[in-house]
Amino acid sequence: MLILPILLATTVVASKLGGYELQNLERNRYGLTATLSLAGPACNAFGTDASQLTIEVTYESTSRLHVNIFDTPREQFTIPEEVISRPPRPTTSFVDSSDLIFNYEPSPFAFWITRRTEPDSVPLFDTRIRSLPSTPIPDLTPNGTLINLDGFPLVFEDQFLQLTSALPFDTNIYGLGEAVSSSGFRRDIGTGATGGTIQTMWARNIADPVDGNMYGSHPFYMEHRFNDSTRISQSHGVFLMNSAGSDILLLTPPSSNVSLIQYRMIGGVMDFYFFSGPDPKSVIEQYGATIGLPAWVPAWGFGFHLCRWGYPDINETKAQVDNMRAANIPLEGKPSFRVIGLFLKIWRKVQWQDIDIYHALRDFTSDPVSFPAEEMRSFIRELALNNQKYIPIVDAALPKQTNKTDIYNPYLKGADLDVFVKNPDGSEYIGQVWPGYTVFPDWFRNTTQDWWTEALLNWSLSGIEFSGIWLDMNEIASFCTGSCGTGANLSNTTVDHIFPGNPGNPVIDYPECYDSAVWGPSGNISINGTLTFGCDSAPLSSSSAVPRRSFAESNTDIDVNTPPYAIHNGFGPLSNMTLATNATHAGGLFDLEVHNMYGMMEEKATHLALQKIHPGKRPFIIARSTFPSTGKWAGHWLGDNFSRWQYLRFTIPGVLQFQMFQIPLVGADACGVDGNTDEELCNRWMQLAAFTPFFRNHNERGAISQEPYRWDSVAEASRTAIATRYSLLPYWYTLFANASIHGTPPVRALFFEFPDESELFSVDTQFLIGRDILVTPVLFPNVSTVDAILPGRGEVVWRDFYTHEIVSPTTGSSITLPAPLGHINVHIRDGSVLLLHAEPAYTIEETRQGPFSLLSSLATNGQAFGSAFIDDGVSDPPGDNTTITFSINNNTLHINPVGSFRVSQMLQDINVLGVANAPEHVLLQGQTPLNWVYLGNLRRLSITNITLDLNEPQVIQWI
Ligand code: MIG
Repeated sequence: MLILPILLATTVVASKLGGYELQNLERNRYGLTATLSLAGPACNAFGTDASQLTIEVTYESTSRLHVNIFDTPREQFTIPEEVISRPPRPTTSFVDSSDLIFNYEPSPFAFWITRRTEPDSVPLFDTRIRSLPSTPIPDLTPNGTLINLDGFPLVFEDQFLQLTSALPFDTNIYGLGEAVSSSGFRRDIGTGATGGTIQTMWARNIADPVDGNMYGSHPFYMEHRFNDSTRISQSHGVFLMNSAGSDILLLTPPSSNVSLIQYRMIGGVMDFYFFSGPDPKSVIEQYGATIGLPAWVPAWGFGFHLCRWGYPDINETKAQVDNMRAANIPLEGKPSFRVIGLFLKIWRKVQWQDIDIYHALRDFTSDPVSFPAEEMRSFIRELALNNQKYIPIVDAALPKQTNKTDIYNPYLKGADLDVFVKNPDGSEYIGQVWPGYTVFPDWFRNTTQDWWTEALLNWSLSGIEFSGIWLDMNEIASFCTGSCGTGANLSNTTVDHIFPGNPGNPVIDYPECYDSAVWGPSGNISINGTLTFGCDSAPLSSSSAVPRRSFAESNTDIDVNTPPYAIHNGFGPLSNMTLATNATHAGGLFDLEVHNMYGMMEEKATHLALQKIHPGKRPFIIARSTFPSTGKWAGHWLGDNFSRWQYLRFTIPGVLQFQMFQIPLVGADACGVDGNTDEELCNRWMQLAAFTPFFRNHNERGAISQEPYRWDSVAEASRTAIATRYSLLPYWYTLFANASIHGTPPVRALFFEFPDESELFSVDTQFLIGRDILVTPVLFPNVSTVDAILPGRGEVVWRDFYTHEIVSPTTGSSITLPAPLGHINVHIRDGSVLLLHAEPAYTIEETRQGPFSLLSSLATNGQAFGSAFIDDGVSDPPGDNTTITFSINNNTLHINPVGSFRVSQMLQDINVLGVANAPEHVLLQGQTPLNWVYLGNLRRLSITNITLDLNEPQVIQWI
């Protein structure tokens, strides 16, 4: 039970704790170091207090301040440099130029961080919490357990570390994850009668729980602080480099005018980085500079991906590819997307394969009967000829060989090389996943990388010639509580988990409002003339559709034995559904210390393997369990969501959160994975997902089929949205280049771009792609309009992306827009120039070979700017590139390419919106007249039938 240790801590700590005293301060060129000695009796609440700590403060740049507090003998686990490399130590001094300042008081030791420019403002981070009311603070557990923080400056024990910082009342906090948070992107800080957040960091194999710990761990947050008097905002960020299981709490003590963030870790050190921002995007960039920037994405990765669990054989898999082709529908006569000509042939791109492919559910195999390897080879090669790709799944656990006649090479070879996780006594650690009893690769062992590379290579050579890899179950998942090894009959391969869709585990759920008892299992929008949607969407509003404060599903049976402080792991004991905490990695590391990094380390190993297997090509990896720096190696899908409207809405906070975590290649499984979907939900979801970075439709085994061709309306909606997506590819690609070069988030919350507009701080029903594209999806059933905030408070002109009409004249910020089924609202910001593909085609590759078009929306001063980053889209490391800038002022468009990549596609047409009057001439380089049309109602100048070489500077004037 959680209650006991907490109460113990309360009594012991509140009465005796003296904290630490700072001594031996030494200032140096880069900051300072000092020792912290225990100033009073030990607290020993959940472990043994460290008697002496070292603090190192390093001003690493003008925007980054590093505060590392560790036990002087360095016995606590610290994330090794080989696992996550740190930025190099500074070589010049930033002590006097840093935006941030470290302040402290020596006894009891406490520190606080201020901005140099605002020494008297409320500190950004402040561990002096003695001024708080001595009211006990609810621990936010269902039991109402109390923890008295009064007098807790700093607790540093071997198995329990705690630090608390004051925050301004009800401030805006984003990040801390991975989370499906009932409060959305902006985290609940508990200013109401209830509420607050416990973000638990303990990687967990669980279908997306609301307010529970899940696949990934990201101890990074951004605070966006709004100054009521100046009406100006500034953002800063805080990152704790620690892999231990932990709880991070956001709360506001009763009747307090201060909110708090409290860190409680069960190991490691207090290794904090502070980022000064002050712009939201720059905070994220500064975090990226610390943990590593995202991998370059191959251009094809932005295509549409199709997947499901339950394509039982190669024929069914091929049929999907053919069905998708057969569903190609000419756009002729359908005015949904103006820029695109002629035919929208396509919209399928990458075929995925789930564990159905495996023989006996074993990694790196293909079933000889249902997925014969040679047939798979020809199927995949055929895909390749059509510029299509193939991505199979890899589960993190490998089956243990059951007997001597059972030859499973990846295991045999691995056992030989000693690459698997062990028990403390040195024997092989045995868990259980789908194939039966399993072993787990130990990424800390130096032989593991080559073995993993070889296993992947052999699989490819066997016929499964994958283009990328999907990494599942890497939390790491295992079905036993801790080791299954002792006494287990290892030749028994049955597991007591039934596949969904098998007898005993039917998939019977449907989206909210769909009544399968009345309408049957088709999920159609109308059945025998009756509409299947008709429920009142009011009860589905975010706040009432999800429970608040369900922090840990099973708090009552939390195991307090190991370790003594029980974090709020939703599975209770830390070893439930994963490795035992004492499973041992190379060097004697307990899994307890490194559990949260397992997935990231597998992602890194897989990335390095693919670089060997496909030399010179960018690896494409999508993975489930993530940790800081995962983005260097892989992208992420938002895991097992549910086919429910509620989860459609969670897509946006999920995508935004991973932009902050420097894993920008992210998306939710469109139409929902768990449970059956229906036509209306799938229609809206395909449209929303087409505007998120990673775009995949994936389905659970046993659920009704949901490929986008299954319903005409979904097919049509998908074709439209995918064509728009593919036309925007140069824009997406440029945003991702900026992510990989600068860490700039491609997808943005509205306030990232409009940081002083406080009405935007909690908006997560809309989002921006880059600076210029605003997406307003429908998130509720049975509606044909959507409410949109158009940021800019009337100063920004927003135009409909499809029709080019102005939607916000100059007043008001909120507007109701038409949103019939099959239509997703997309708006373009003024002052923008977007390079587009003029002819979205069958695949990304063919789209890229086609001509460009340019779309600009002028600001009211007649200016606009944009840029496009262009390279070959595949090379690793990236090769030559060219950045083309487009700038418009004084009725003149300047096109300026810089770089050595040869852009072979021509610019075919230009649309400039907001041109006040019809020109008399449109001239290229001051002399050649060009064809043009001016539409007065749209103030649109269209320059057509050009073939402009984008490798040369070009000047176009309209006079
Ligand atoms: O225990 O491989 O999140 O996408 O379809 C389920 C089967 C294992 C979980 C993944 C899901 C995948 C499924 N996997």
